[in-house]
Amino acid sequence: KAERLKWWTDARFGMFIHWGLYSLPARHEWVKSHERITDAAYQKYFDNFNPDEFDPVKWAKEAKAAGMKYAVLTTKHHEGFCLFDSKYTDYKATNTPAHRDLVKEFVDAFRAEGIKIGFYYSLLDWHFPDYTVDDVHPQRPPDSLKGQQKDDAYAKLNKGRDMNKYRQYLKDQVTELLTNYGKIDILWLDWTWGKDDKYGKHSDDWDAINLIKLVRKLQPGIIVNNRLGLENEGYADGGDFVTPEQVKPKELLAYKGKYWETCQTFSGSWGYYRDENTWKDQKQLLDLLVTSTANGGNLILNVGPTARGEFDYRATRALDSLAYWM
Ligand code: FUL
Repeated sequence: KAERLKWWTDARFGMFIHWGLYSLPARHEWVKSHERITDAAYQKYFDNFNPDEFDPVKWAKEAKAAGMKYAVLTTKHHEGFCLFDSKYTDYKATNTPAHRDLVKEFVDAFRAEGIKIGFYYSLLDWHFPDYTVDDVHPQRPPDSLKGQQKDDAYAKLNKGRDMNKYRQYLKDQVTELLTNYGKIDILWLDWTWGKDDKYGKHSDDWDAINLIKLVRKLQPGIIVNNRLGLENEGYADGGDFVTPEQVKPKELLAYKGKYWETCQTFSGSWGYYRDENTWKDQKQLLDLLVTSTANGGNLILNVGPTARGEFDYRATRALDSLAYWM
Protein backbone atom coordinates (compact mmCIF):
# COMPACT_ATOMS: atom_id res chain seq x y z
CA LYS A 1 0.00 0.00 0.00
CA ALA A 2 2.76 2.44 0.92
CA GLU A 3 4.36 1.82 -2.44
CA ARG A 4 1.09 2.34 -4.28
CA LEU A 5 0.57 5.63 -2.48
CA LYS A 6 4.09 6.96 -2.88
CA TRP A 7 3.45 9.29 -5.83
CA TRP A 8 0.24 10.48 -4.20
CA THR A 9 1.80 11.38 -0.86
CA ASP A 10 4.55 13.20 -2.76
CA ALA A 11 1.98 15.01 -4.87
CA ARG A 12 0.01 16.43 -1.94
CA PHE A 13 -2.21 18.71 -4.00
CA GLY A 14 -4.91 18.00 -6.55
CA MET A 15 -7.86 19.47 -8.40
CA PHE A 16 -11.40 18.17 -8.06
CA ILE A 17 -13.80 18.97 -10.90
CA HIS A 18 -17.56 18.71 -10.42
CA TRP A 19 -19.28 19.07 -13.75
CA GLY A 20 -22.58 17.76 -14.98
CA LEU A 21 -26.12 18.77 -15.93
CA TYR A 22 -26.48 20.54 -12.57
CA SER A 23 -24.07 23.16 -13.95
CA LEU A 24 -26.99 24.50 -16.00
CA PRO A 25 -29.39 25.41 -13.16
CA ALA A 26 -26.19 26.59 -11.42
CA ARG A 27 -27.42 26.19 -7.88
CA HIS A 28 -25.69 23.16 -6.34
CA GLU A 29 -24.94 19.66 -7.64
CA TRP A 30 -27.68 18.35 -5.33
CA VAL A 31 -30.34 20.55 -6.96
CA LYS A 32 -32.32 17.58 -8.27
CA SER A 33 -32.68 16.15 -4.79
CA HIS A 34 -32.94 19.44 -2.89
CA GLU A 35 -35.78 20.64 -5.09
CA ARG A 36 -37.26 17.17 -5.78
CA ILE A 37 -37.06 17.75 -9.51
CA THR A 38 -38.69 15.03 -11.62
CA ASP A 39 -36.86 13.32 -14.48
CA ALA A 40 -39.20 15.06 -16.92
CA ALA A 41 -38.44 18.50 -15.52
CA TYR A 42 -34.69 17.77 -15.35
CA GLN A 43 -34.64 16.73 -19.00
CA LYS A 44 -34.23 20.30 -20.23
CA TYR A 45 -30.71 20.41 -18.80
CA PHE A 46 -29.82 17.33 -20.83
CA ASP A 47 -31.40 18.75 -23.98
CA ASN A 48 -29.48 22.01 -23.58
CA PHE A 49 -26.13 20.70 -22.41
CA ASN A 50 -23.78 22.34 -24.89
CA PRO A 51 -20.42 23.33 -23.38
CA ASP A 52 -19.19 25.39 -26.30
CA GLU A 53 -16.36 26.94 -24.27
CA PHE A 54 -14.98 23.61 -23.00
CA ASP A 55 -11.22 23.61 -23.38
CA PRO A 56 -9.63 21.00 -21.10
CA VAL A 57 -6.14 22.09 -22.15
CA LYS A 58 -6.85 25.43 -20.51
CA TRP A 59 -8.16 23.69 -17.38
CA ALA A 60 -5.07 21.51 -17.21
CA LYS A 61 -2.74 24.48 -17.56
CA GLU A 62 -4.52 26.33 -14.75
CA ALA A 63 -4.26 23.28 -12.51
CA LYS A 64 -0.60 22.84 -13.28
CA ALA A 65 0.23 26.49 -12.69
CA ALA A 66 -1.44 26.29 -9.27
CA GLY A 67 0.84 23.38 -8.35
CA MET A 68 -1.77 20.64 -8.61
CA LYS A 69 -0.36 17.23 -9.48
CA TYR A 70 -3.53 15.22 -10.01
CA ALA A 71 -7.10 15.87 -11.04
CA VAL A 72 -10.32 14.02 -10.30
CA LEU A 73 -13.32 14.56 -12.58
CA THR A 74 -16.94 13.58 -11.89
CA THR A 75 -17.52 11.02 -14.63
CA LYS A 76 -21.00 10.60 -13.15
CA HIS A 77 -22.42 12.44 -10.14
CA HIS A 78 -25.54 11.56 -8.10
CA GLU A 79 -27.83 12.86 -10.86
CA GLY A 80 -26.72 9.86 -12.96
CA PHE A 81 -25.61 11.77 -16.06
CA CYS A 82 -22.42 10.38 -17.62
CA LEU A 83 -19.75 12.63 -19.10
CA PHE A 84 -18.32 9.59 -20.87
CA ASP A 85 -19.54 7.50 -23.76
CA SER A 86 -20.96 4.49 -21.95
CA LYS A 87 -22.49 1.50 -23.74
CA TYR A 88 -24.85 0.93 -20.84
CA THR A 89 -26.89 4.13 -20.86
CA ASP A 90 -28.31 6.77 -23.17
CA TYR A 91 -27.98 9.32 -20.42
CA LYS A 92 -24.58 10.56 -21.51
CA ALA A 93 -22.80 13.56 -22.97
CA THR A 94 -22.49 12.06 -26.45
CA ASN A 95 -26.29 12.16 -26.74
CA THR A 96 -26.57 15.83 -25.77
CA PRO A 97 -25.78 18.77 -28.06
CA ALA A 98 -22.20 18.39 -26.75
CA HIS A 99 -21.80 15.19 -28.81
CA ARG A 100 -18.42 14.53 -27.19
CA ASP A 101 -16.84 12.12 -24.75
CA LEU A 102 -15.79 14.75 -22.24
CA VAL A 103 -13.94 12.26 -20.06
CA LYS A 104 -11.70 11.30 -22.95
CA GLU A 105 -10.84 14.91 -23.69
CA PHE A 106 -10.16 15.58 -20.00
CA VAL A 107 -7.87 12.57 -19.77
CA ASP A 108 -5.90 13.49 -22.88
CA ALA A 109 -5.44 17.12 -21.88
CA PHE A 110 -4.43 16.54 -18.26
CA ARG A 111 -2.17 13.63 -19.06
CA ALA A 112 -0.37 15.78 -21.62
CA GLU A 113 0.45 18.25 -18.82
CA GLY A 114 1.87 15.45 -16.68
CA ILE A 115 -1.08 15.53 -14.27
CA LYS A 116 -2.26 12.21 -12.83
CA ILE A 117 -5.79 11.13 -13.69
CA GLY A 118 -8.60 10.46 -11.24
CA PHE A 119 -12.20 9.45 -11.82
CA TYR A 120 -14.98 10.30 -9.42
CA TYR A 121 -17.92 7.93 -9.84
CA SER A 122 -21.11 8.27 -7.83
CA LEU A 123 -22.55 5.20 -6.18
CA LEU A 124 -25.82 7.09 -5.74
CA ASP A 125 -27.84 7.40 -8.93
CA TRP A 126 -31.01 9.47 -9.19
CA HIS A 127 -31.72 8.59 -12.79
CA PHE A 128 -31.28 4.82 -13.05
CA PRO A 129 -34.81 3.37 -12.86
CA ASP A 130 -33.94 0.41 -10.63
CA TYR A 131 -32.09 2.44 -8.04
CA THR A 132 -33.91 2.41 -4.69
CA VAL A 133 -35.78 5.55 -3.69
CA ASP A 134 -34.42 6.61 -0.31
CA ASP A 135 -34.44 9.71 1.89
CA VAL A 136 -32.26 11.74 -0.46
CA HIS A 137 -33.75 10.58 -3.75
CA PRO A 138 -35.52 13.35 -5.70
CA GLN A 139 -38.66 11.20 -5.95
CA ARG A 140 -38.94 10.51 -2.20
CA PRO A 141 -42.36 10.92 -0.59
CA PRO A 142 -43.29 14.23 1.04
CA ASP A 143 -41.85 14.93 4.51
CA SER A 144 -45.36 15.32 5.89
CA LEU A 145 -45.89 11.54 5.73
CA LYS A 146 -44.93 9.69 8.90
CA GLY A 147 -44.88 6.13 10.24
CA GLN A 148 -46.93 3.59 8.32
CA GLN A 149 -48.01 6.08 5.67
CA LYS A 150 -44.40 6.85 4.91
CA ASP A 151 -43.43 3.17 4.77
CA ASP A 152 -46.33 2.49 2.40
CA ALA A 153 -45.29 5.36 0.17
CA TYR A 154 -41.75 3.97 -0.06
CA ALA A 155 -43.01 0.46 -0.70
CA LYS A 156 -45.08 1.75 -3.59
CA LEU A 157 -42.25 3.80 -5.05
CA ASN A 158 -39.80 0.91 -4.82
CA LYS A 159 -42.09 -1.81 -6.13
CA GLY A 160 -40.39 -3.50 -9.07
CA ARG A 161 -37.09 -1.68 -8.62
CA ASP A 162 -34.25 -4.16 -8.68
CA MET A 163 -30.93 -3.11 -7.16
CA ASN A 164 -29.26 -6.16 -8.71
CA LYS A 165 -29.60 -4.43 -12.04
CA TYR A 166 -28.04 -1.32 -10.61
CA ARG A 167 -25.14 -3.28 -9.11
CA GLN A 168 -24.47 -4.78 -12.51
CA TYR A 169 -24.64 -1.34 -14.14
CA LEU A 170 -22.14 -0.05 -11.60
CA LYS A 171 -19.69 -2.82 -12.41
CA ASP A 172 -20.17 -2.42 -16.14
CA GLN A 173 -19.53 1.30 -16.02
CA VAL A 174 -16.57 1.07 -13.68
CA THR A 175 -15.17 -1.53 -16.08
CA GLU A 176 -15.59 0.86 -19.01
CA LEU A 177 -13.92 3.69 -17.11
CA LEU A 178 -11.00 1.53 -16.07
CA THR A 179 -10.58 -0.08 -19.49
CA ASN A 180 -11.16 2.58 -22.13
CA TYR A 181 -8.97 5.46 -20.94
CA GLY A 182 -5.54 4.00 -20.33
CA LYS A 183 -3.88 4.09 -16.93
CA ILE A 184 -6.12 5.60 -14.27
CA ASP A 185 -4.42 6.71 -11.09
CA ILE A 186 -7.30 7.31 -8.69
CA LEU A 187 -10.87 6.09 -8.34
CA TRP A 188 -13.04 8.25 -6.09
CA LEU A 189 -16.29 6.44 -5.28
CA ASP A 190 -19.05 8.34 -3.49
CA TRP A 191 -20.63 7.34 -1.01
CA THR A 192 -21.64 5.18 1.88
CA TRP A 193 -20.21 5.08 5.32
CA GLY A 194 -21.19 1.51 6.08
CA LYS A 195 -23.61 0.14 8.65
CA ASP A 196 -24.03 3.48 10.44
CA ASP A 197 -24.81 5.42 7.30
CA LYS A 198 -27.66 7.75 8.03
CA TYR A 199 -29.42 7.04 4.76
CA GLY A 200 -29.32 3.34 5.39
CA LYS A 201 -27.00 2.41 2.54
CA HIS A 202 -24.15 0.03 3.21
CA SER A 203 -21.45 -1.79 1.30
CA ASP A 204 -23.80 -4.61 0.17
CA ASP A 205 -25.81 -2.11 -1.82
CA TRP A 206 -22.87 -1.86 -4.19
CA ASP A 207 -21.57 -5.41 -3.76
CA ALA A 208 -18.57 -3.47 -2.57
CA ILE A 209 -16.15 -6.30 -1.95
CA ASN A 210 -16.49 -7.62 -5.47
CA LEU A 211 -16.42 -4.11 -6.82
CA ILE A 212 -13.13 -3.24 -5.17
CA LYS A 213 -11.63 -6.56 -6.29
CA LEU A 214 -12.70 -5.79 -9.85
CA VAL A 215 -11.14 -2.33 -9.65
CA ARG A 216 -7.82 -3.69 -8.43
CA LYS A 217 -7.82 -6.36 -11.10
CA LEU A 218 -8.49 -3.89 -13.91
CA GLN A 219 -6.01 -1.29 -12.71
CA PRO A 220 -3.35 -2.73 -10.43
CA GLY A 221 -1.72 0.19 -8.69
CA ILE A 222 -4.83 2.39 -8.68
CA ILE A 223 -5.63 4.29 -5.49
CA VAL A 224 -9.20 4.11 -4.17
CA ASN A 225 -10.84 6.33 -1.56
CA ASN A 226 -12.72 5.02 1.48
CA ARG A 227 -16.35 5.70 0.61
CA LEU A 228 -17.58 2.21 -0.18
CA GLY A 229 -18.60 1.70 3.43
CA LEU A 230 -16.21 -1.22 3.85
CA GLU A 231 -13.86 0.52 6.20
CA ASN A 232 -16.50 0.76 8.91
CA GLU A 233 -17.53 -2.84 8.38
CA GLY A 234 -14.14 -4.28 9.21
CA TYR A 235 -13.06 -5.31 5.71
CA ALA A 236 -9.30 -5.09 5.35
CA ASP A 237 -9.23 -3.39 1.96
CA GLY A 238 -11.68 -0.64 2.76
CA GLY A 239 -9.85 1.80 0.51
CA ASP A 240 -6.49 3.52 0.48
CA PHE A 241 -7.18 6.88 2.07
CA VAL A 242 -9.73 8.68 4.21
CA THR A 243 -11.61 11.69 2.93
CA PRO A 244 -12.41 14.43 5.47
CA GLU A 245 -14.79 16.74 3.63
CA GLN A 246 -15.05 20.50 4.13
CA VAL A 247 -13.45 20.46 7.58
CA LYS A 248 -11.58 23.35 9.16
CA PRO A 249 -7.77 23.30 9.06
CA LYS A 250 -7.38 22.64 12.79
CA GLU A 251 -9.69 19.61 12.56
CA LEU A 252 -7.27 18.04 10.11
CA LEU A 253 -4.75 17.36 12.85
CA ALA A 254 -6.93 14.46 13.96
CA TYR A 255 -5.97 12.54 10.80
CA LYS A 256 -2.24 12.58 11.42
CA GLY A 257 -0.71 9.15 10.96
CA LYS A 258 -3.28 8.02 8.37
CA TYR A 259 -3.35 8.40 4.63
CA TRP A 260 -5.76 11.26 4.18
CA GLU A 261 -6.98 13.76 1.66
CA THR A 262 -9.24 16.62 2.57
CA CYS A 263 -11.64 17.69 -0.15
CA GLN A 264 -12.63 21.33 -0.13
CA THR A 265 -14.51 23.81 -2.25
CA PHE A 266 -13.47 27.31 -3.26
CA SER A 267 -16.98 28.39 -2.34
CA GLY A 268 -19.82 26.52 -0.65
CA SER A 269 -20.96 23.99 -3.24
CA TRP A 270 -19.20 21.51 -5.53
CA GLY A 271 -21.23 22.04 -8.65
CA TYR A 272 -21.29 25.50 -10.19
CA TYR A 273 -23.42 27.78 -8.04
CA ARG A 274 -23.59 31.17 -9.65
CA ASP A 275 -25.09 33.10 -6.73
CA GLU A 276 -23.04 31.53 -3.98
CA ASN A 277 -20.87 34.20 -2.40
CA THR A 278 -18.74 32.57 0.27
CA TRP A 279 -15.52 32.25 -1.70
CA LYS A 280 -12.40 31.46 0.33
CA ASP A 281 -9.63 34.03 0.03
CA GLN A 282 -5.97 33.31 -0.64
CA LYS A 283 -5.09 33.15 3.03
CA GLN A 284 -7.78 30.56 3.76
CA LEU A 285 -6.70 28.44 0.81
CA LEU A 286 -3.06 28.56 1.83
CA ASP A 287 -3.99 27.70 5.39
CA LEU A 288 -5.65 24.52 4.09
CA LEU A 289 -2.76 23.68 1.81
CA VAL A 290 -0.03 24.26 4.36
CA THR A 291 -1.89 22.55 7.20
CA SER A 292 -2.55 19.50 5.02
CA THR A 293 0.97 19.21 3.72
CA ALA A 294 2.58 19.83 7.09
CA ASN A 295 0.49 17.11 8.71
CA GLY A 296 0.99 14.32 6.24
CA GLY A 297 -2.15 14.86 4.22
CA ASN A 298 -3.34 15.85 0.78
CA LEU A 299 -5.61 18.66 -0.31
CA ILE A 300 -7.95 18.39 -3.27
CA LEU A 301 -9.55 21.71 -4.19
CA ASN A 302 -12.69 21.77 -6.27
CA VAL A 303 -13.67 23.75 -9.32
CA GLY A 304 -17.25 23.62 -10.59
CA PRO A 305 -17.11 24.68 -14.24
CA THR A 306 -20.06 26.48 -15.80
CA ALA A 307 -22.50 24.87 -18.21
CA ARG A 308 -20.52 26.35 -21.09
CA GLY A 309 -17.43 24.59 -19.80
CA GLU A 310 -15.47 27.47 -18.35
CA PHE A 311 -14.01 28.02 -14.92
CA ASP A 312 -15.86 30.85 -13.22
CA TYR A 313 -13.70 33.98 -12.97
CA ARG A 314 -13.72 33.66 -9.18
CA ALA A 315 -12.22 30.16 -9.43
CA THR A 316 -9.61 31.34 -11.89
CA ARG A 317 -8.76 34.23 -9.60
CA ALA A 318 -8.31 31.80 -6.69
CA LEU A 319 -6.15 29.48 -8.80
CA ASP A 320 -4.07 32.44 -9.92
CA SER A 321 -3.51 33.44 -6.31
CA LEU A 322 -2.17 29.95 -5.58
CA ALA A 323 -0.02 29.96 -8.71
CA TYR A 324 1.47 33.26 -7.62
CA TRP A 325 2.30 31.90 -4.18
CA MET A 326 3.75 28.71 -5.64
C1 FUL B 1 -20.24 14.29 -1.27
C2 FUL B 1 -21.25 14.51 -2.38
O1 FUL B 1 -22.55 14.28 -1.94
C3 FUL B 1 -21.03 15.92 -2.83
O2 FUL B 1 -21.97 16.31 -3.79
C4 FUL B 1 -19.62 16.04 -3.36
O3 FUL B 1 -19.47 15.23 -4.50
C5 FUL B 1 -18.60 15.62 -2.28
C6 FUL B 1 -17.19 15.58 -2.76
O4 FUL B 1 -18.94 14.35 -1.79
O5 FUL B 1 -20.44 13.15 -0.60
